[in-house]
Amino acid sequence: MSEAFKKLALTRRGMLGATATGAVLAGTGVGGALLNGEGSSARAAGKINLEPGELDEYYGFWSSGQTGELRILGFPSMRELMRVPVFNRCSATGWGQTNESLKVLTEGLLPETKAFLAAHGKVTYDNGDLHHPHMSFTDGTYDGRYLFMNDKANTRVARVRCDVMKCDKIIEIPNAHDIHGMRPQKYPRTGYVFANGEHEAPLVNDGQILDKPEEYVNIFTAIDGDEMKVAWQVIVSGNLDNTDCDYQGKYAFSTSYNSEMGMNLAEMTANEMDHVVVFNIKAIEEAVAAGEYQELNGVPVVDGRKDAGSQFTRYIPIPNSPHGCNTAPDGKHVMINGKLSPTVSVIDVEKVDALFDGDADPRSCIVAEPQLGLGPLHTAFDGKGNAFTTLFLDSQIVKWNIDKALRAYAGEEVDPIEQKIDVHYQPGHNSTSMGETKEADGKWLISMNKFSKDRFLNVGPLKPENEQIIDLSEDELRVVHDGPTFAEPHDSIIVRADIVNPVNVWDRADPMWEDARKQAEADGVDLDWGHDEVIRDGNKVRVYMSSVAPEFSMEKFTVRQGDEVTVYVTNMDDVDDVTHGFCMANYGVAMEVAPQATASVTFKAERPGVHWFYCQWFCHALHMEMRGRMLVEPRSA
Ligand code: RUQ
Ligand code: CUA
Repeated sequence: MSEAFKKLALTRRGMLGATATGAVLAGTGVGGALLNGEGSSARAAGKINLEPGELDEYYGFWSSGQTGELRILGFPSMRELMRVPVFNRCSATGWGQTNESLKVLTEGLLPETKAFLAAHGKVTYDNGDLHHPHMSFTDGTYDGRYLFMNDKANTRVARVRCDVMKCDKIIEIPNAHDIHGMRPQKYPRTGYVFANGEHEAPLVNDGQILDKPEEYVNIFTAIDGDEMKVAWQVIVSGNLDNTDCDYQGKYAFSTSYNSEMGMNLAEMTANEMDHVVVFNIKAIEEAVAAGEYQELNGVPVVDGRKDAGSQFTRYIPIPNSPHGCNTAPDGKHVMINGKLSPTVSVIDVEKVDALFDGDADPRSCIVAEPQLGLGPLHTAFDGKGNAFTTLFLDSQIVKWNIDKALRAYAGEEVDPIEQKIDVHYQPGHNSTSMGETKEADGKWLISMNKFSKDRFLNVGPLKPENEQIIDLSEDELRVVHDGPTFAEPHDSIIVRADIVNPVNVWDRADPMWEDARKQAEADGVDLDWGHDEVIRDGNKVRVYMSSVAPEFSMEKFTVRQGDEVTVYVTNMDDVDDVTHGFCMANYGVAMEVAPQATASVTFKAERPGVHWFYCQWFCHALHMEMRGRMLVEPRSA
């Protein structure tokens, strides 16, 4: 048996073992009693079972993994409030079909991607793998401007505007492959969004190289979060997994597994030690400003590989395949989660300067390395000196005290572990309320479990994930809520509600439909007033209509078979929640038009005859009557 295979076999055993224990607990009613309501609705941390009409104290921003959207939940009630389409195609809102969304989905694609998609008759991808949603920061805490998120599947980073909760920018990252870990800069502000390319590839990946590992590299990217443009990139050694940065604005950190740069499982897990890469932001900025870089696909790239001897990076040896990377709210410690090692390695950011200034041993910035259990993946914080680490293989969360871990590492006889609590099952990420900011409030923890097994009614071989809330306000941790979710809420952030202030209706001058506005102006149509115009421009036809519940301004319009038709709908209602929709039956066309918004869609009128368009958002008692006809005259006529 190869070493790697033995590890795998061990993993499998650990997983089954943990699962069996969990099932027994649930079976004896221990797990159940905690969840069936007693004491679970009014707790010191607040209520989770809200009365009808009561509002949550926090927004939860959820990734959806392979579903490709962002989800908004009320927390701690876990009521799903909204789904924001990002990398996916959304049938309800028309995301991926409206001209406004296609602009966002296509303008940031690389030229070779556009050509590749065109060969498939597409203009954009319609899948994505959204792992990590994070809010923009100012001075170490959330500022309510933007949410950023990665797409591991197609190497993209997206931004959602928090004022309207819609995605306004998506960029594809050149040179890198499969963006995984992603975090916004905490200080002084975002600023940069740091993004890890997970999989290595030949730097010029033109099909000439396969089995020359020495020619493979990985790429770390800093994106300008205001402009949504790549600011610079660093070539590194080893696969980049997760990333976080300090509260001082000096360093970013990326965990790296496969320091071996192996191509298969045996090679990838051969070394006992992998590493964390530390990025020296100032040194990189200075080199870029001085023109000391190579330009690759329009982006400045510097060499920070292990043997390059540059001031851009340092490599800190860390036991076996570290995964999560989490900076504590104390502004001083960064937790590196061991994954295949039962440890979390604690970096002191104040000791990192010496790695760059002198020739300090890279491990000299490690100030604790507690043994916590099997499969540590991610760590969250209560802002009161405690850390909570998910143990994937043990199906537990371990609460441990940071100060005690430091003292134990310094030689004192003290056990940093405060408590272990079973979760069901196989936790990946966990998040605490405000826990990745300096305002961590220590009230709630959520464990995002990859497996749910026996926790819910069986829905067949594909099971939901399970998310469990743990009350942190008492000394004893308790699971107080189970909640199933569809594939695959990977990560989440829990943000105090007062930080997030979306508008109720769109601003008529919003940049989202700037193109529509310009075209309307050129066509002599004023979108700010009720309108009803059909403009023919060769075989292009532009149809402008407005809507006021329960009517479209246009009862019918006529085009010819083969025309390229663009329908612009402007919702003149400015009443909170009166969203209309536009659905062209049997043309595969549907979109949302929220109050004061303009939305547009383009299609080929290839089906002759009468086609009803109707409002597809229940808006009024006469919603069913909100409809009209498109006549498509046959080509021969
Ligand atoms: S990584 S389960 Cu995609 Cu967030 Cu750790
Ligand atoms: Cu407008 Cu339904």
